[in-house]
Amino acid sequence: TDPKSSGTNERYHSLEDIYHFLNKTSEDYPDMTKLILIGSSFEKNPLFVLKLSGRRGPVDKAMWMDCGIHAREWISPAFCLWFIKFALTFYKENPDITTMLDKLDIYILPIMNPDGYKYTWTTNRMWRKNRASRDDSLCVGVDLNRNFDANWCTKGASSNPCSDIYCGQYPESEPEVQAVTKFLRSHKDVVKLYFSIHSYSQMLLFPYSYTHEQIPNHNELYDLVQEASSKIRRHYRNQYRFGSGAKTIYIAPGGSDDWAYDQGIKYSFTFELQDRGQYGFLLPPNLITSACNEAFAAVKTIVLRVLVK
Ligand code: ING
Ligand code: ZN
Repeated sequence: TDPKSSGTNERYHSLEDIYHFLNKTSEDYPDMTKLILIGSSFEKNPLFVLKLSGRRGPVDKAMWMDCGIHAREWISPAFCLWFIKFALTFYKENPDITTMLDKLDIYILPIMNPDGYKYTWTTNRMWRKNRASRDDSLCVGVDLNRNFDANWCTKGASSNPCSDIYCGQYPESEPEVQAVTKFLRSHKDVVKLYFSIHSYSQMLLFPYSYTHEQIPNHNELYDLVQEASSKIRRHYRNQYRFGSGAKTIYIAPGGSDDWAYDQGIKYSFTFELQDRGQYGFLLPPNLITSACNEAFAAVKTIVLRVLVK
């Protein structure tokens, strides 16, 4: 199938399908990919990162993208898989993709919350958190995007294990968060760009979400997301709001992009993909392709601009 075609043939993938896709892709592209096990979830599902790189020597820059931090946001892992397929298919055909893969190593974690994702397929479509249980509460799950060590568990998160925005017992208490922070700490010097993919509401966000204070390079990131947003509006006729998380969506501590930023990754973003609320988390499969195309346009715009800096 042509990943560029806007069609109805795209579908969502079960957890088993996602693992199969990653295995198959790493076998089909042995010279451009590397499958890396970075840890495992509370229920011991593997956390795989697929590394994409062009057919060239080593480079000193990398970008990171994670998808599926929240279980019910199905378009997010769908985008990571679509991105992988698109990049590998059009390497050496599309100049922008070629530049990206030749200048950067791209680390993609297509599903950061496999336990929660599986649960949305079997039991509760609207589940958000992971599936961690604890002895002193009947409620299950920690919000992984409140569990990072960035002004952890202040206003905008909850210390109640029954809340959908429960921050966990301490920062980085969750194995899924530990796996990501460990990987990023050990690749600190090379990772220049961080993307975390969510849905819904069509927004291109950057730090901070944990405070209304502006980051030092606020204007630079504001320009980048503004340009990405206008690309989407021009090419795909869809509106994406943009700005710092705290100002654009809401105050939220413990988020991954804020943590990555404070680690020194100065180009750090959270995207909220389609739609703006008509279907919400239940985005129909026939909209997957358009959601992915426009999200890719935004990633590409930002990456190419950062690469020439
Ligand atoms: N939105 C994000 C959330 O975790 C966010 C918004 C972005 C919070 C960046 C913190 C940092 O609430 C969704 N839809 O999950
Ligand atoms: Zn989310």
